[in-house]
Amino acid sequence: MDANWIPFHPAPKKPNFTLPKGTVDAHCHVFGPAAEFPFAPTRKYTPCDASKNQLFTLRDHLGVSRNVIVQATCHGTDNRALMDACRTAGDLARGIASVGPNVSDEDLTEMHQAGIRGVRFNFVKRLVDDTPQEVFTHIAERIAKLGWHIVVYFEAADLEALIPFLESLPTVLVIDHMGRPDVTKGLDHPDFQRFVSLMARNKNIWTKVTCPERLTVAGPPYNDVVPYAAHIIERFPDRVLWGTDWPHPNMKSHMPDDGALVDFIPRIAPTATLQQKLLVDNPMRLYWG
Ligand code: 0GY
Repeated sequence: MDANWIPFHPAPKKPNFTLPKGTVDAHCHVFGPAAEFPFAPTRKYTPCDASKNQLFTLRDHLGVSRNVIVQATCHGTDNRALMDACRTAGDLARGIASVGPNVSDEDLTEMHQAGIRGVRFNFVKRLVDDTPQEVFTHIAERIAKLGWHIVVYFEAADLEALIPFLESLPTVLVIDHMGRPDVTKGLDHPDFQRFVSLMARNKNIWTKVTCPERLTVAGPPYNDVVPYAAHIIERFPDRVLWGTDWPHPNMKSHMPDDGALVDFIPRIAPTATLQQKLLVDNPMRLYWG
């Protein structure tokens, strides 16, 4: 792994917050193990191994029922580790793949059978090389026919330029980490309001209220992220998802305790009704419906 890589927390606490029965961790990854599933030559980072069995151990420890495993950029468009994890978990996992323009119909069918239900379009420059938008448009048309959706990752500063493209896509879109707001700027800042307006205008756009550990400037217990996530959940209760982001790639400031990330949930979703939608009903509708 990279010399400055911070591995995931070795012994997360038991959460104080009891997750509702059927909770889905809708954003997590597997890395390798590299000896079995080598990382992609095009990767921008080399992580520690983070295996499917370690993910499933965390799932059970936290009181989570199901996972949505998202292809990490260190595996490029080689989805074998992801599909292997989904196959092992059976009905307890779904996956989001990364595919190139030459993916065959047979590959897509095999992915669907393994539990893949979407693709990820990544615009974060430190993670991936540029993909022309025509390539993404073509992939979107093909996967729409399978009933899949698209997970989109970008930085807040890039949203304005991406809006026409995002609004042209034919499927449900799920935007990672609330579009990564700068939490020092305030809820009224045009960047965050642009994101809120995008969701308000487009009923097919969902978001993950994930990664307080990535968005925070203050650090744990992530007080500075609470207003952003709470606002999104209150405004769009039927189009939000929660996840751990285990094993937390590219964290530089600190490694979060996954149990503390569970304890963050009632601070952003304060009622049982909101928690049930965020943790169970919304992800079940999108991934298991
Ligand atoms: C995340 C965030 C990051 C990385 C990846 O696929 C990835 O490499 O998603 C990041 O570095 O911000 O969602 O896990």
